[in-house]
Amino acid sequence: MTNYDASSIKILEGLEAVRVRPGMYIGSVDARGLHHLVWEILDNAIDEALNGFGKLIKLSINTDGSITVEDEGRGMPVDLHESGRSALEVIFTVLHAGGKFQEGAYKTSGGLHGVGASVVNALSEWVEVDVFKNKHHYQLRFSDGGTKTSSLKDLGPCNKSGSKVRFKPDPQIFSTTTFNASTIVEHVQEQAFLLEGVRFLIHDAINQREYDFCYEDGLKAFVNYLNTDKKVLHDPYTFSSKSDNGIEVNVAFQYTDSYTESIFSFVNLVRTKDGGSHESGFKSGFTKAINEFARANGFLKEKDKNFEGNDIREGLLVIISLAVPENLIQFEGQTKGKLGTPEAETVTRSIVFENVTYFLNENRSLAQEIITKIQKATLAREAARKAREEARNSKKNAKAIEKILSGKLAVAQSKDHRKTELFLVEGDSAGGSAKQCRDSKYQAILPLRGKVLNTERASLSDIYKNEELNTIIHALGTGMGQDFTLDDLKYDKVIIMTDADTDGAHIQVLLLTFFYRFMPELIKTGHVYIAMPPLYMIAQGKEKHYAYDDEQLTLLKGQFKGEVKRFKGLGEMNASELWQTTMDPNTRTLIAVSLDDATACERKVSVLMGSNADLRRAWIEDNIDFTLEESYEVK
Ligand code: 28F
Repeated sequence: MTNYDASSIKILEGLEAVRVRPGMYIGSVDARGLHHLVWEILDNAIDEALNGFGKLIKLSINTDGSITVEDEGRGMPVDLHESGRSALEVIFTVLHAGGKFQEGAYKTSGGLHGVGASVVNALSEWVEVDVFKNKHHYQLRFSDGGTKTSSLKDLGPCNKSGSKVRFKPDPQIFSTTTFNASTIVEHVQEQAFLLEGVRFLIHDAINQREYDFCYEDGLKAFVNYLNTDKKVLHDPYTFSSKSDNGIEVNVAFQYTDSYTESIFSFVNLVRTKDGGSHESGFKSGFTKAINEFARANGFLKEKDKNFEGNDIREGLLVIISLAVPENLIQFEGQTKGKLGTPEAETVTRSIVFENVTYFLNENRSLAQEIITKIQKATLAREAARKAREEARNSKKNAKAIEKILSGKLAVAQSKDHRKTELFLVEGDSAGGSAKQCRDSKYQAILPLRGKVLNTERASLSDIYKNEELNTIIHALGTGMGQDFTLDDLKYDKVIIMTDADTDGAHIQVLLLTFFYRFMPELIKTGHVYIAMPPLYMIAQGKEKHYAYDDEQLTLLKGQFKGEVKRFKGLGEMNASELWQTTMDPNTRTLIAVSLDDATACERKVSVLMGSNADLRRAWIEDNIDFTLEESYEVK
């Protein structure tokens, strides 16, 4: 008895540690951390499926703010553990519970290596676990960060097998507890692509929608999905192979007629957004296969230099998915988004070389088409380099740009790049107001005239010829494409400020597309923001109150009796209103743009550029992280 109490206290201390430093376990307590809880529970269900138990996983987003995940596996163990508690309780209350039970190669997918369930429990208002096992239905419940509210109950006989976890995140921990359905749907769909043959059903009770994802030919389906609406040169080509050291490599690729290269890599179902040894292995194996084929077939003569990797990969979309045994895994970098495992490079390189060589030899006319495309890319790059060098060396050109810039750009006085901000403002009139009201020490204003070039289908030389984009590139100071240098960035924040209408949304998407395709580092390093101008104002006497959406307007209408004014654009605010609502670092709201969901973004950029405005708006709402920026000090 005393023993049991003592160990219960220890457990709560263990879970309390998670509540004290949630960031150490789930990264953050914002929307990203919140969704991490879902991935943890989902990972456990996926692990069970990967181990060969159950091919159906259900997830529901419930109206009470909770999430349910259910699998058809063996059911978590419910027998008595040596500590005197049920194994089930141990899984949900002891950090790193995974290890104790571990026999060989459990835990194959990503996540926190088995600590998941207890971490979710620690950070939840309540958790309800149902286990269907031994023809019985068992249940265990917790509340307030892991306090047991019922002992393990046997609810009687049942016929199914599996585990079900329902949890509600604790609002005392998270800055937001609202789940983003599209974030969840996209993550689940991505897992479904990578896990051939496992079926995922999603019930979104909030928006009353159902999803059913199951792919037999996963990577091929993934490529088709990402390249939807692009003109393609061939069907996606896929291959898989496993090496002696247990590393399994799965690849799918497809050439399109676009000018960009897109590589999405995964290790044990987890995205490696910063690439690593498997991506380098892919690149060197692919380059070698193309060059050797080109030389053997007379496309490259003896005196010719090899094609460059960048030219070879123009218009290429690739998915690389590796299964790496636990003992070989090394992740690197601050966010552990880069694979370090050296063996992964050699294995991937040789598998890619062998299979791409086979592909080229088996599809000769297609191979010829691809090489013609590469030759064009080589010429275009040389032309672009010349144009760039001329632009750089010609005083006349530099002067022209300077002149355009000096006429448009209102610079910030401070040269402290850690504090300055560049506002890209829709229209000359809003630009004018912004110039009047800004904090001229730290805020620079660049008004944009009309629509920005759609860069989704533009080549480098198209961009060098475009005045508007050139002005932006020069204002930023970074260069673009292969020339991009983050260290040269002259501003800490690049803030897109447009009208809150569909045209404004379009300009946002066009600018984001340009940054995404030609300066992805700028977004990845968190320098891009979107300003949020208010939609309404209620003026009661001298007091002015602003609403940024319809919900806020309803609230304000209850509090204040005054005339409601709807702002159709930035231009309808006077300079002081614009400052107070949208630009003053102490009162404004900024949306930080992130690239968390790169595959979702890839598809949407390719699908939505130039198509209908409602979808575009949906893109912005779904893909931009609505993490509001913490207030920021200007001295
Ligand atoms: C809704 C989330 O968590 N499913 C799970 C199992 C099955 C077993 C298990 C889980 C062994 C190593 C602890 C059953 N029978 N879905 C889930 N299904 N955990 S979690 O075992 C506990 C782990 O560390 C299981 C025999 N062996 C394993």
